[in-house]
Amino acid sequence: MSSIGKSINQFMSEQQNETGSNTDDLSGLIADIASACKKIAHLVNRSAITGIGGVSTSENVQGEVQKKLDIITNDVMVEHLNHHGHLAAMLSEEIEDIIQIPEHLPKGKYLIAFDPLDGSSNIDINISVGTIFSILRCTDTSSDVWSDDFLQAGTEQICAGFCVYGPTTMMILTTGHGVNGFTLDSDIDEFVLTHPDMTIPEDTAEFAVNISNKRFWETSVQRYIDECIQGVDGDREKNFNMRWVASMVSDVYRILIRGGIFLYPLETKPANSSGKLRLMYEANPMSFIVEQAGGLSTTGYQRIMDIKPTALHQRVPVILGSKNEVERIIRYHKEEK
Ligand code: AFP
Ligand code: FBP
Repeated sequence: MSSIGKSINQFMSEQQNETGSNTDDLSGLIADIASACKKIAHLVNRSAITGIGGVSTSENVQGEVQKKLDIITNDVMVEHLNHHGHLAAMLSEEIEDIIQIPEHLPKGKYLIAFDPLDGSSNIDINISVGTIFSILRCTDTSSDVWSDDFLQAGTEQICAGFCVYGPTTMMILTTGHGVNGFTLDSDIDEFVLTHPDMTIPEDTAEFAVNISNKRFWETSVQRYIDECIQGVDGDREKNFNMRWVASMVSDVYRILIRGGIFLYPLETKPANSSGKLRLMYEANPMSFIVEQAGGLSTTGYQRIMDIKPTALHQRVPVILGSKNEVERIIRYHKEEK
């Protein structure tokens, strides 16, 4: 699909024609997400002026101090997604329980899990942040929605995406038919297709990891990164470059553009002993996007999208990106076991 310059709405209806899928409802939901993201882009952009850039006094369900913008952007998502009858319920990084659609509003057939502002510790230093989302089908819409309705493997996602609020605001989207990137054109206030059919090169010479955690990693991950750092003098006989934005949306976006590998692996550090990133609204949607772009995504031991979730805010180790490097790390996990 190469309709550069098309709006997301036009793109979705073209995709519906080409794939024969009935995406009418989904298009409406994506339009709501797009308008929430436009609002968030505006809030992030003006945060220093309006004084909403700093920390609040509350903690989220992960025990992390919330930024004021974490709370505000959560509310923006809920307000924009509540009203149009597309959703049965929502799950947010910022809220412990699932968010029900109010009784007086129409309910729909989809569930959404989102991180309204990922990388929010980067806001005060003016580095890109983003919104990540995963859309699932609600199997039973006749009654109240329960946590169990959300606990579906990533393979059940019907759409995933993320927005990056950077030098440009971009939305990356997959509905299971490849990955496409849309840039917010502020002149017309629309996301327009600028990056059709995004594909991750199978090979790479660039890795992204928080290397200060090296002493907490398993030997398989230490071995992989050591070999990258040894460069032409080591077993790989190839030089590697390192990038770590500490904002997953930016690191994954870079990988979609020029390849690479991203690791937030298992650590012996108690806080990250099951991994740091959250399965439902970080690891799963990013894995869906990366796989749709030709990459791979694993915990080191298991394909992330095959994990059957057991808790709404479950954490997992994440290793994703260029296929040949991810396969190498999976092999190291088997060998070093
Ligand atoms: P925040 O939303 O708390 O800033 O966390 C961002 C994040 O979940 C992810 O976007 C980064 O890849 C990762 O954390 C960075 O973690 P470190 O600060 O431990 O490197
Ligand atoms: P470019 O303008 O060529 O991207 O170079 C950027 C830069 O000069 C600095 O902004 C940055 O700190 C540094 O290079 C990064 O260097 P390296 O690629 O060696 O990590």
